[in-house]
Amino acid sequence: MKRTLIILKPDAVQRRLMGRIIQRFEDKGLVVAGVKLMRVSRELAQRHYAVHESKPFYPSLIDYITSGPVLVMVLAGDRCIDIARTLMGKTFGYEADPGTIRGDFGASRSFNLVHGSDSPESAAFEIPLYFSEEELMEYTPAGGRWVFPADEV
Ligand code: IDP
Ligand code: MG
Repeated sequence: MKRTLIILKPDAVQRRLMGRIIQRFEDKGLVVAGVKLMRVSRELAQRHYAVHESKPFYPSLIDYITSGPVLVMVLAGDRCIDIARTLMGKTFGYEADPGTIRGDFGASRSFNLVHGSDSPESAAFEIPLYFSEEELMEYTPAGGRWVFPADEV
């Protein structure tokens, strides 16, 4: 099963939006394979966001993601990376479409509530930063075949 790393960032936790955001991913049919509430250390934040090291927003991004508890989770399902990114919406809340998480709850460039891996390579890099393999569950959800058909052309 394909996997993606999702982080409900400190603003999502502080604004008590965790349940509503997770609900959107579950409603779509994605499966929670692992989940935890944690504080991201500066060291971990720097490793995760190393690709953005040269960007002007990098220092504030590190401050933001380490500023309070986050909920990290691994979601599983066919095409889960693209599905999650579509549900999240564009990066900046004020540009994201209504109906998306960022479009419905976000209004800024930085405080955009949610992180999601943007490619299979990113997911493969990011998931082990936050989870050991033992912390991730593999199971077939009831009715799963009615979300992801086995024999779709
Ligand atoms: P993404 O989260 O949609 O993949 P990225 O470009 O990878 O967007 O940026 C990582 C994070 O850095 C964003 O989610 C946002 O929190 C922050 N960020 C990106 N661009 C800016 C900016 O121009 N100003 C402030 N923060 C930004
Ligand atoms: Mg990104």
